[in-house]
Amino acid sequence: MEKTEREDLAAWLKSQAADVVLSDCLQHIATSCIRIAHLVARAPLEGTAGSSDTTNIQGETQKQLDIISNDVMIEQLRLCPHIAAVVSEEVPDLIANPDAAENASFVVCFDPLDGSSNIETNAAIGTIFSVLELDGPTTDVTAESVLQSASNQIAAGYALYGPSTLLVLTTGKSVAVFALDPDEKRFFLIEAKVQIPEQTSEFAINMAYQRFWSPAVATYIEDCISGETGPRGKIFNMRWTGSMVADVHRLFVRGGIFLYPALSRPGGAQGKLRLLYEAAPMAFLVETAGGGASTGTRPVRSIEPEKLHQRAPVILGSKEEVELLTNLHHAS
Ligand code: AHM
Ligand code: MG
Repeated sequence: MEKTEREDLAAWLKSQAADVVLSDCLQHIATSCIRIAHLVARAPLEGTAGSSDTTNIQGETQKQLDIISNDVMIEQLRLCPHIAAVVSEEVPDLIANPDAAENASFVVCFDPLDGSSNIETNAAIGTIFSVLELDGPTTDVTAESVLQSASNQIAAGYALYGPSTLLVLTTGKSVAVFALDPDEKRFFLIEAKVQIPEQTSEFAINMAYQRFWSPAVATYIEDCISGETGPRGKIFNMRWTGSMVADVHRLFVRGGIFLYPALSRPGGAQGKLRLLYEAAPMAFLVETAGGGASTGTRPVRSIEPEKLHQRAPVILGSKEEVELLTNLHHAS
């Protein structure tokens, strides 16, 4: 495609008749992702690809890039007057924007660098974000005002830092994919409406936790790996990168199913992934692209959060597969 024909993010937002205030918020998020992509690429040169000596609210050891990316997001989103506050995987409490306009109504929840255990192996990682709109007073934002059902999201997306940097975005109408031109430092539209195929022959789950799976998940995976002579009558393939952004992006490209289910080990009843900035935005994207998003027993987006960093079991992907697994949960 000729450069002159390319539609950048700003033009796309305009063509979608996206609210100007929301467009400005999304542009600030995109700018953060462009900056993080640059810092991720430079990490081996800067000596920032390793661990830090700190832990986050979940008790996980932070990587240096977790902290750097978090700082970039907070600094950049502070420049957007429409953002009243942010919630980050790396910060225990809600952070109010001291520079927000009086009527700022957005809260952005984000995981600044998802899959960061992959940094040292130079595998794909990403940033996940969700935009919520406050329905009460927009000054003195509290954590309670952010604890909204995931169905209230007005936009969600992720940036995937792989061989190319991609931005996948929805405002609820469709899911659009943009690629970063690193020379121009701008995102350009490469696909206006991605759809997740209804059927699949690929699954993504961490098999090392098999002994902790529910009977429904165990049956589903056993049936998949039984191949052409098993109940599914076909051969399935397995992929697991350890980076949700990369594994979910594969759903948009090839279909499939991604699971981080409830585990019977101590502390595993809600899986691992966090609702506000991992499960909910991915569920919004996947469902907007025609896929399914369930915990196994209920739609991810029907959960009313009680805590900023609460976890939720996650089953995402091709609609028929998610329904099959949900039916297995209800039958067991
Ligand atoms: P993170 O936010 O600390 O990076 O953790 C989330 C990541 C997901 O990207 C990925 O699906 C999952 O953790 C992998 O976890 P596990 O190592 O238990 O398989
Ligand atoms: Mg994460």
